[in-house]
Amino acid sequence: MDDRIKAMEEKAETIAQYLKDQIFVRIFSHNDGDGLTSAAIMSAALKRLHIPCHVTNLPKLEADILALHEDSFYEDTPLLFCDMGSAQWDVLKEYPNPVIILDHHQFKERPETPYFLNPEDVGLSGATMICGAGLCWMVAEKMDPANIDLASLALVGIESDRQLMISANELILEKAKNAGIIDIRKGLRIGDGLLSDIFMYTLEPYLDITGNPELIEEFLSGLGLSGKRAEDLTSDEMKTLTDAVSRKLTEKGCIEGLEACVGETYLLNNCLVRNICDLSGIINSCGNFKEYGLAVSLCLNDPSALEDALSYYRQGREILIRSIAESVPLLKDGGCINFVIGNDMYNAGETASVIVRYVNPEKPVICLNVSDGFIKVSGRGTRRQIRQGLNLSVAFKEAAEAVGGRGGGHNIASGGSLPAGTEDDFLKIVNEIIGKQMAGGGADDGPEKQAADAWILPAW
Ligand SMILES: [Mn+2]
Repeated sequence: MDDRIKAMEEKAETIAQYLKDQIFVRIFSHNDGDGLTSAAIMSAALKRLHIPCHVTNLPKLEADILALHEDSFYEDTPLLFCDMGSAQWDVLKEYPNPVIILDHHQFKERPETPYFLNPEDVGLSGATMICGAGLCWMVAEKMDPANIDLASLALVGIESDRQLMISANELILEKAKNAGIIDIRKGLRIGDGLLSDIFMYTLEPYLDITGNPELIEEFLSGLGLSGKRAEDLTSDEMKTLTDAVSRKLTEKGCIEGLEACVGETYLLNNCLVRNICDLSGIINSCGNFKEYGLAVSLCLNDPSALEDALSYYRQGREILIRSIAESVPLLKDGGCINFVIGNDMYNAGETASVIVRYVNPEKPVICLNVSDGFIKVSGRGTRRQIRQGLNLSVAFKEAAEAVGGRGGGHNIASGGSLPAGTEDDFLKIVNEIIGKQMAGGGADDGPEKQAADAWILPAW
């Protein structure tokens, strides 16, 4: 085993032993799919040991937000932060309580707690190799080997954060496979249900038929798959479908979209929603609607959570598909970038992601969302563009600051906010910077660094 993973396992063991001795734990976790599954894993592991806990999911960890919850920090109550906390030691150190951090985000000041588990701390990539839920599961498994079943939730966290099945993640997958808690379906990575419904509401893959019932029917009947359900397809039928989708994507040069939507779909034998694409989609939608308790309940297999959670999923998908369908015709060529200017877009980041993966992968895509008197910008690129020199984080920071706003993030995915009326200036500056970046040909950071940088998505 990789020595770095071994180092994390040892740290996980220390944290597990510490948690087992507690009488109450106060948990804070991020409010995205990874954070919600993290919260579910830790609360399940504690509950099985009859240790009560109190869970709160937060969009971000800041001093004033945490202060709102101070009255639940009893003397000596350990504060457990999942999928967040590494970069906020300045806030956390103000509390006298013991602090446990299970997080994969980067940090500048290393938290001074013996209970700090973060892949970046041992030299592994927190962007691609293990996420919050994976770290929580590592600790849970040390608390009790019977918690192996919670590995399915760790896989949902990996899926939600769009990480790669490498390094520590691959190890989780192997253990889940060996324990028989998952099965694997090969081909198109889609949820279960009628294919006609799936192509109505699926963003991975987003095709030229998505959202259009007549075109979907024509496509499916042309393949002899009309009226079929994804989970009932024979392997030949799945191959026919996968080939047809691959052809559509290859024709448009959407190679990274193709990589994302073809491969292995994990079927979680011990979860109420068995297909991992469905479960991660549902959990993320609940998060978008701020229904955190509902999401955690569903992760913990509470059947009463299912109906409401599914309805948030359908609502969220309908809004998103409509918003993307409205944005695509507004896509404009801005020189070295493509851009969309919209009003009150539902999710500009997701829209930019879908466009650059599935509609026009030639240039980085920037969505400008004019709303409430200011402009939110989201940019997304591809790994190929990163290799050509693209760094959206640098471009967004410089261009946003030049017009009096702020911006930044990751090389492949960035965001920011701008004062009203500055969109033309911002686009002009960002286009110039990106033009120079991509003319330079790009630095060779080596495959591990590139993979590491290319996949994490920022919170805006
Ligand atoms: Mn995460």
